Amino acid sequence: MKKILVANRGEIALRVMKTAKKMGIKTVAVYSVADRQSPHVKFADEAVCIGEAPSNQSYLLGDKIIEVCKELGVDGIHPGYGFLSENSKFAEMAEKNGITFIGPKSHAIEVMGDKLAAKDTVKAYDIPMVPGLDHAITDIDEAKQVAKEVGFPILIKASAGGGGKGMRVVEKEEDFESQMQRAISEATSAFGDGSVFIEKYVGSPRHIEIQVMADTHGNVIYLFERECSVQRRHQKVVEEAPSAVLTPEIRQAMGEAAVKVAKSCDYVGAGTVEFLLDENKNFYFLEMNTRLQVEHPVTELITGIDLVEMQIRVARGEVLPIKQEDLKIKGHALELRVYAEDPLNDFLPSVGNLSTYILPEGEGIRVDNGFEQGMDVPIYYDPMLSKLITYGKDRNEAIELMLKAIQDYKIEGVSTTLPFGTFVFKHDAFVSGDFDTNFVKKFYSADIIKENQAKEAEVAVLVALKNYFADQKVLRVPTKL
Ligand code: MV4
Repeated sequence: MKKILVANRGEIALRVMKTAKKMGIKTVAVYSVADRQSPHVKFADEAVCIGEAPSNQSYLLGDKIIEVCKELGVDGIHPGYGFLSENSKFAEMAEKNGITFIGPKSHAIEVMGDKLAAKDTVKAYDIPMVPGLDHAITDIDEAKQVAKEVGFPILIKASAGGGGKGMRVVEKEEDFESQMQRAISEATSAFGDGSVFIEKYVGSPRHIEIQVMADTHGNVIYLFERECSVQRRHQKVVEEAPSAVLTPEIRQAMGEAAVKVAKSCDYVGAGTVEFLLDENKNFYFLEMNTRLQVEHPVTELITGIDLVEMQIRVARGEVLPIKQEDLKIKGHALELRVYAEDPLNDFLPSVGNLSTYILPEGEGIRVDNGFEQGMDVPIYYDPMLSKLITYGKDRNEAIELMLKAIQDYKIEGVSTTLPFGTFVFKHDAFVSGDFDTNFVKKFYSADIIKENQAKEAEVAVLVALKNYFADQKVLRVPTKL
């Protein structure tokens, strides 16, 4: 592989290109007119404008991207996450044109993109699954019977959904039929596929996912877990590795289950197997994401492995360079997604110009970033500016580093989720490790951030006053206001 095109933008495009460059592979960027000045365009060896700002006129144009590959002699495509990364047709089109898709085969993408097909595929592998119905509801009486057997509340899910889209909780039997009809019509209009199924509703689960990596020779390893329970409306905000609650035994059991999921669909490359963990630490397979995920850096830090490098190696047909026994968790990593969203105003996107934009630096701090001072935050794409990642010898050290890094990250011109990060990393429930997917709903309100900011302002005044009196060489310095 001599030249890779990155079919993406922002921080992930840069992050992939950095590894390609390190490996001596040339890079090609594609970009929309809104991203002309973006760092990923400047960083690439070559860059091609593929269209207008809206992603359906640029980053989602698979045909056009393949054309660019052919014109420039590209032999590999890295899709990043989002956009075309889980589009099985695109993966297939690349391969048909003799270009390596750096990801799984289209079959694996297709199967795992459909929740019922996924359940069906892993069925023979003895993977723990939430009790429920393993096929689409066609017979209402059968579905009702299953619901009664597993017990209410139950959850109706769309087979074509994922990431929480198209889910409905049903509290009691009387509501079952009407909720099911709604779920079917929602799924039909959202996904063009009205297949829905039911599962027992796990009330306060933790979301824990396992990173896997597979080569084309049948070897699959797991690179431990990421804890992703701190999320807001199915949007992850904070991730960490390892999880504060997994025992070595559960970790191994989940890891081995994840490897079996990967084997069940002949997986190749980097993938993530999502599990729910209930209060009694039972885990259940939910779905598999067939891409490199946003939160992959926390896994890189605790394993010392460059996941993009490994993706490229297995895509080239190399045998996995490490064995399961060689892998060990070292230290603790945290990630905060820094979004241009206003945590004081229901996380509304906050677009504008980054008039000040200074990244924190130092040992144990990594920022996967796609922006520069002076740039506008475009309205057309996901408003994530960067990922702030810290790494320490243990969880407390990573938390302390994170709080300091948030302080040192200077952003003016747009509101961001940085103050929300301070709220999370100072919260007792987070610090103790005793939290689940209800963390944000349960504990967060804008008032807490307002209070924090008022306190910070008070401290700033106190410091300024102290300095003033010190300069005046006044003997008595006020310690309280
Ligand atoms: C569940 C669940 C409870 N019970 N399934 C949400 C995203 C999708 N991947 C599956 N999800 C859930 N499935 C059963 N049977 C609760 C969730 C869920 C959730 C899962 C992971 C992270 C955050 C979540 C927030 C709300 C609900």
